Formats: sequence, structure tokens, C-alpha cells
Amino acid sequence: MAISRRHFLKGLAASSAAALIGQSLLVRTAQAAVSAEGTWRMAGSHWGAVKALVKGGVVADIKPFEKDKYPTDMINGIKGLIYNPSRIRYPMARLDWLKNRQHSDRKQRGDNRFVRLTWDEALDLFHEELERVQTTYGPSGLYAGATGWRQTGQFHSCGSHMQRAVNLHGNFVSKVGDYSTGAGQVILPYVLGSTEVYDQGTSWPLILENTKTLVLWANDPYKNLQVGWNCETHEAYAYLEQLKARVAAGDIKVISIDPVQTKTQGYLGCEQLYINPQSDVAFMLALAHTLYSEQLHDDTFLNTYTLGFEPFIAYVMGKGDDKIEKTPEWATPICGIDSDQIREFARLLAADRTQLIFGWAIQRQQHGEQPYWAGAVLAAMLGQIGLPGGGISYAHHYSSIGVPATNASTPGGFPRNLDPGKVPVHNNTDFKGASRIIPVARWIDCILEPGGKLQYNGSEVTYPDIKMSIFSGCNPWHHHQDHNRMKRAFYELETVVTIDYSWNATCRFSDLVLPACTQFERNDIDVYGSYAKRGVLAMHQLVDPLFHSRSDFDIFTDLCRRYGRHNEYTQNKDEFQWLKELYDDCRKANEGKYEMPEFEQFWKDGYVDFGPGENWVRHASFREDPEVNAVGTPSGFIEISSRKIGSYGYDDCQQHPIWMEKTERSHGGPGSDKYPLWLQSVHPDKRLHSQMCESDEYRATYAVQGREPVYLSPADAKARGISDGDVVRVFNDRGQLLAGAVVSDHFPTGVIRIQEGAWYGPTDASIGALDTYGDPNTLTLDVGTSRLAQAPSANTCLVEIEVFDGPVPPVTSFGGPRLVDA
Ligand SMILES: Nc1nc2c(c(=O)[nH]1)N[C@H]1C(S)=C(S)[C@@H](COP(=O)(O)OP(=O)(O)OC[C@H]3O[C@@H](n4cnc5c(=O)[nH]c(N)nc54)[C@H](O)[C@@H]3O)O[C@H]1N2
Ligand SMILES: Nc1nc2c(c(=O)[nH]1)N[C@H]1C(S)=C(S)[C@@H](COP(=O)(O)OP(=O)(O)OC[C@H]3O[C@@H](n4cnc5c(=O)[nH]c(N)nc54)[C@H](O)[C@@H]3O)O[C@H]1N2
Ligand SMILES: [Mo]
Repeated sequence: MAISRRHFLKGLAASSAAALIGQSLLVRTAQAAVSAEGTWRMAGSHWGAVKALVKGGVVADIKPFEKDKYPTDMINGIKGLIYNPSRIRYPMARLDWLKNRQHSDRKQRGDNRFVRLTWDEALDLFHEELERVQTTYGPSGLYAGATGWRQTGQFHSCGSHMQRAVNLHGNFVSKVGDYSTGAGQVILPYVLGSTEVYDQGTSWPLILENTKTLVLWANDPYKNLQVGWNCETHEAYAYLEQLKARVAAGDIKVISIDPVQTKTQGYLGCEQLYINPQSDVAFMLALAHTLYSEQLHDDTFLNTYTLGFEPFIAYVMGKGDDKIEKTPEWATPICGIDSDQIREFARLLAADRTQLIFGWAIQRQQHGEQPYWAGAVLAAMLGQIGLPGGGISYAHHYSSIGVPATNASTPGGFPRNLDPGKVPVHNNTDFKGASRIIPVARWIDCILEPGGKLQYNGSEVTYPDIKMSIFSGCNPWHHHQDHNRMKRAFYELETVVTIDYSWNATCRFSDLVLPACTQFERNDIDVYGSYAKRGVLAMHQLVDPLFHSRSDFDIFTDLCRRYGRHNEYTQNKDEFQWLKELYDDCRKANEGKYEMPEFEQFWKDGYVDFGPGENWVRHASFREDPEVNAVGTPSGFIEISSRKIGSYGYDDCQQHPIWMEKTERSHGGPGSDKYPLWLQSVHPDKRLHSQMCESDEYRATYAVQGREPVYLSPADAKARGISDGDVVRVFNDRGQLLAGAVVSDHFPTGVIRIQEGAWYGPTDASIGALDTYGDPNTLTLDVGTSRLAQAPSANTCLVEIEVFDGPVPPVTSFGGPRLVDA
């Protein structure tokens, strides 16, 4: 193994991959034969199922899997993801932590000075720290709940490996919810009876056939369907292509409600309805007002399928506590849409079959529960929920939702929990009165206020006193808001361990860093087509783990060895035995439904296809019979008002949807006199969050003077003397960053965009340090959406921007740590 690494380092071709890999199944199935022309092998990623040309032990080329007719451009970044200077080469420890451990100077965290370790040293340290924290503080001292967008592959799913291994050692604090849909997944079960956000949606063919007006509300599917939770095959794009043709023919009207001209809008050639950021609920209430005043709402639907319309409509009509009638004239100054246009739009929605399709960014803001709830109320007033091409969806921009899905069973994964009846080495369940589970986006609050109380979804959370954190398959120094606040919290942590394959900012702020390999350096299986469940893919190992990296499975097997639990961890199975078992279980579950060959044949073929999927209509069974197929709300009906939520007594999430002003809002809202620009940190067009930012050549295709782009309107640029291509400073009271200006008329005055996932690269470790590359979470606000969901509010954020004068500091984000001697 070491030979191949050295060969790679020198840029020489390794002699024979087969010889180096040894007696693996790759060899058994002759997949690893190395010839001058190389071999094409099947692989998979969030960006798509792909085929990779492996030549001389190196990944030389990537092309789409033949079933992927609409591959994303991002597969051109994959080679650079494998081979780049930010790959973690060895296990490493932060200099002062290695010397002083829990007594280290934590203010040095972020200065990026690290010492190289051997695997044995690193895993011994990891084990010692687990022991120390369990015996000194108990399970409430350890947070191992954070996981995220681990690479595809059901077996190697790295969060499960970390959590199973740590579970075998002792208990720990975990999390509930996620950053994607934190508000939506909590509010919608009260309203529509399920999370909706992760549920299958009405099939695209039925939408194309039946819908007359399609509203994309805060939604950019053409951009966001490029990635999927599993190995994507991008079939939704075939339907977007048909939609484009229907729009051109005038058969379907598509309207994008968005402050920005989106990529989808440009592709479809559809209309944009401009709206001021964060003001959608005011607009929705005015739409409800018009529908009701003009008797355009569906009384029969409301009476048959919903509860609690009366208090809501009383509030809209000015009979609520605030005595304000939510007329279009009331809404206009808030949402920026002319009152006549509001009325016309309400009439259009009621005129024919209307499908509302929401994106998720709109609930990633303060009071993010409200637009989802108000959207459901509008859909209920229109009375089309459960009809093909009508009603509401919260997910058609995600992971092939809406592509007709098969009924196939898909492969399971490596278990994250202990096997039944097993207990950890330290079976201490005393959390000292603190909660065992915290809302995911509140972990920084928790570290800053141990013992503090938090209202969450009808219960009270008591913050544990966390001393050690472990991160695997996530990058909190991209995903969490307000990095300068995070620095303060990290002063309180004694030990931070990160397992990743790239030296991102989370590694920089850790004490112990372990190098995992990428999914291209191990064997795995996964479903392809994400929610459409189109088939099972063999993810063949392409090359050896680079440098000293290892698979998460190998890393945690060896950690468990240190406390005698390695056999329990692996269940005495190696990688291939696991893959075969996961496949065989799946094959068995599909017996009589879908034909699947023996594992060996599947592995050789590279995939097994389940054939076409079936059309389906969301909420149709409820519409058919609301008694028998009641939705999962407390009453079984759609709840326009919720007694349950009302009983919590929260002022920031009351018993029906209401308009609430935000802490920060542009276009005349609070804070806009000092910081007039709304910063939206949407999901990147050419990355998956922070993944692939390290892919140097690919990054160069969009970076501006080596910095992350910040998009702004011509008017805002002109007012500040900013030209396209300038390095600019974006700032507010929370932080400051450098970015490269892209002046674009897709952006209105008062709105700027920096895509999330840009690698944080501060000039030094201090609080307030300038971020040299442009991570928007240097600037975002770290507050919960409300007491109900406590979800992140990244899109509630105001800033100012100026030309940066003075010498521009180099970007510090990439290229790994500063190696020093102990
Ligand atoms: N401002 C702002 N912030 C946001 C958002 C926003 O819209 N605006 N969006 C939020 C949302 S929706 C999300 S989902 C989060 C995403 O947050 P994350 O899931 O934390 O983001 P990723 O960049 O995908 O981080 C995954 C990390 O796992 C590593 N990794 C991948 N595969 C493996 C593996 O096999 N083994 C190991 N050990 N590591 C691996 C990758 O290298 C990467 O560093 O960000 C959130 N943050
Ligand atoms: N290419 C790519 N695709 C992805 C991802 C990725 O990283 N890259 N990440 C995946 C993940 S984990 C997730 S969670 C989803 C995220 O999916 P979303 O959260 O839906 O996506 P975003 O791109 O953040 O935002 C979508 C649109 O919302 C608009 N918007 C923002 N605020 C408002 C508002 O107040 N009002 C209105 N009307 N519109 C608003 C934005 O202008 C943008 O056009 O995407 C998934 N798909
Ligand atoms: Mo997400």
C-alpha cells in the first residue's frame, strides 16, 4: 500500500492495482485488470452514477453511467475531488492539544498548526479521550450526534460507522432534526400529518398532463436536482424538458415566486413573480384575503377535509387580536407586490388546476414554519389537494422526488446502533438532568449555555455540558451559522475529533483529525435514482486509499479493537461479506417483485435495473376517503389551526399561521438602515455544500480572483463603485469576508447571493478575523426559527458590501494544515 502512495506522490503510475489491492473481489471478478488503455469501472456519487477510467492506478477520466441521460456538469469536478492538495494525508493532532490535551490553549484553534501522527498514536489518543470524558463527565460530556452529507454507498455511510463505534464505547448526546428542512419537518406533521419534505410527490407525468398553473415557490429545481441523496440518475430533467416545451406552447403557465431570477426560470423560460425576501407570508395572507373576499375558495373541501379555518380567516379579515385586515394593500409595502397583481394572482390560482411546489430555503429563515403552514392553508382553500396536478408539494426539487418510482426494496446499510441486547463498555445513562437529544442547530447555544433551558416542539430541553465533540461526514465549519460565535463556543470544548477526507475548516478547528478515504477508494453498493429507486449500483473501488487514508470501516474497527469490541462492531464480517449480505437481503426482499441476479453476477454487471416506475398522486387516498385514510395530524384532518400548537403558548408560532416581522429584513425592514442588503446563502450550482470546493480546477471555473463569487445587482454595484470581478468585503456586526463580485441583472436591488459551502479560510484564529475565501456562514444569524422547530435561520441575514482596498490577503482555505514538529 505504501508503495502505491509514494508512487502517487511522485506522480508515477502504480505498477498494478490488482497486485496492490490483493485478494479482493475486484480481483476475483477481474475488474481490476490493468492495461495500457485502462479499465472503465462503475462508481457512484451524489452527483450521479458514473463510470470511471482507471489507468495505471489513477482515475483518468469520468463519464456518466449510461442510464443517466442528463448528467450534471459537476461530474467534471470528481477527479479534482480525489486528487487535490487539500486531501488529508496522515492522522494529525493540533500542536498545543497534543502537548497539553484538555488543558490546551483553545484560542489557538484555527491557527492550523498540526503534528503528524501514526495511526496507532492517533487511535490511542482517540480512545484515551473517550475514556477520559466518559469517566470524568459521563455521557452528557460527549456530543457525537452531528452527521451530514456523507458520500453515497449504503455500507460505508460514515456517520453510521462513527456512531456505532462510539455507541459501543459509551452513550452520548445526540441530535434531532436537520439543517435542510428543520422547520418544515416539525410544522407539517401538525398541519398535513407527515413531514411532506421527505415524502414522495405527485409524479411529473401527471403534473404535465393535468396542471394548468404551476407555481415554483422559492424553488430552483433545475439547479438543485443536480445532486441526490443516493447515486443520482437525473430522470427529473426529462420532465423539466417536457415542461419547458409545454411552457413554450402555452399549455402550462409556470410562475417562479422568488426575489431572484433562478436557473430554472431561465431554463424553462417561465415568468418570475418578484417578491421581497422573507415576506412571503404577508403575500399569502393577502392571497387568502382575496380568495375569501371574492368567494374563490372551496368551502366543500374546507368543510370535508380541514379543521380550524374560522380562527385563521377571522385573523385575515381583521377580526383577530391584532384587528388588522390582511388586504392586498396591507401586504404591498411588505412584500413589494402591487395590490392589483396580488388579486390577479389569487384569481389565477383559483381559475384552473394549480400545483404549488415549494422549495426549502424559505423555511430556513426566522419563523420558517409560517410560509409552509400558510402555503398548506392556501392549497386547502383552493381545494385541489389530492388531485393529479393539483394541491401542494414541498419536495419536487429534491433527489428525484416526482420521478415515477418503483416499488423495489433497496439495500439497507451498516447499523449505527448496537445490536439487540448489547451494552456499551461504559453503560452510564446518567445525563445529570440534561437532555440526551438536542435540536441539531442549537448545539452551539448548548455549548455556550450548559444547563440552559430551551423550549422545543412542546417540550423543554436542558442543555448538557459538552466537553468533547466528534464530527464525521459533516462539515460544521461550513454548515453552521455565525462562525465567530462558533469560535467562542469552541473555547469551551476540551477535545474535538474529526474524520474526513479533505482538510476543510472543521479539521482546522479540531484537535485530532483522522483521514478517511473517498468513496472512490472503497467498494460499496447503493440505490440509483434516489427516491425513484430505479436500481442497485455496484460502486467499485477505483484506486487504493490515497496517502495514509483508510475507510471509515477500517478506522473504527481499529478504534473498537482498543476496547475489545471490534468483532461486535464488524459482526465478524469484512467489507465484501457486508456488501454481499446487504445485497442478498435486498434480493430476498424483492423476491416475486423484481428479478435480481446472484451477487457475483451483479458485481460484474455493475448494476441491476428495476425497470420503469409507476405514477402516483400525493394525498389522493386521503381525498378519496378522509375517514379511512386520515392524515397523521391529531384530528386526522388538515389542520388550518392547531389546538396542539396553540396549547404550547409560543408567541413565535401560534395556533394558526400569522405574519411576523423578522429580526433582520431588507427592503425597509428591521436593520436595513444600517445593513441594507439581504444575503441569501442558497445551495451551490457547482458543489454539494462544501464538497468539491477543494476540487481546484473545477473551482477555478467559477471563482473570481480565487474567491467565492458574490452576486449583486447592477444598481447595488454602481452605488458602491463595485465592478464585475472586483474583490469585495462583505460584512455586518457578526463578521467579514472577501469575495469576488459578479454583477448580474438576475438580482434585484437589495439582494445579494453567496452560495453556502464556500470553504471558510480566516486570516488567523482570532474572533472577527477576515475570511479570505467567502463562506456566507461568517455572516449569518444563529437563531432558531421559533420555539416550535428551533431550526436554523441562515436566510435571515443583512449585510453591507464594499470594494476591498489594501493588499488582498492570500486565500487560506485550501492545501491542508501547517505541519509542525511536536
Ligand atoms: N448559510 C447556509 N448554511 C447552510 C445551508 C444554507 O442554505 N445556508 N444549508 C444547510 C443544509 S440544507 C445542509 S444539508 C448542510 C450541509 O452540511 P454538511 O452535510 O455538513 O455539508 P457537506 O459539505 O456535505 O459536508 C460533508 C462532509 O463529509 C465529508 N465526507 C463525505 N464522505 C465522507 C466519508 O465517507 N467519510 C468521512 N469521514 N467523511 C466524509 C466531506 O468531505 C465533507 O467535509 O448545510 C447547511 N448550512
Ligand atoms: N446543486 C446543488 N443541489 C442541491 C444541493 C447542493 O448543495 N447543490 N443541496 C441539496 C440539499 S442538502 C438541500 S437541503 C436542497 C436545498 O433546497 P432549497 O433550500 O430549496 O434550495 P436553495 O437553493 O437554498 O433555495 C431555493 C430558492 O429559494 C429562494 N428563496 C430564498 N429565500 C426566499 C424567500 O424569502 N422568498 C422566496 N419567495 N424565495 C426565496 C432562492 O432565491 C432560491 O432561488 O438542495 C439539494 N440540492
Ligand atoms: Mo440540506
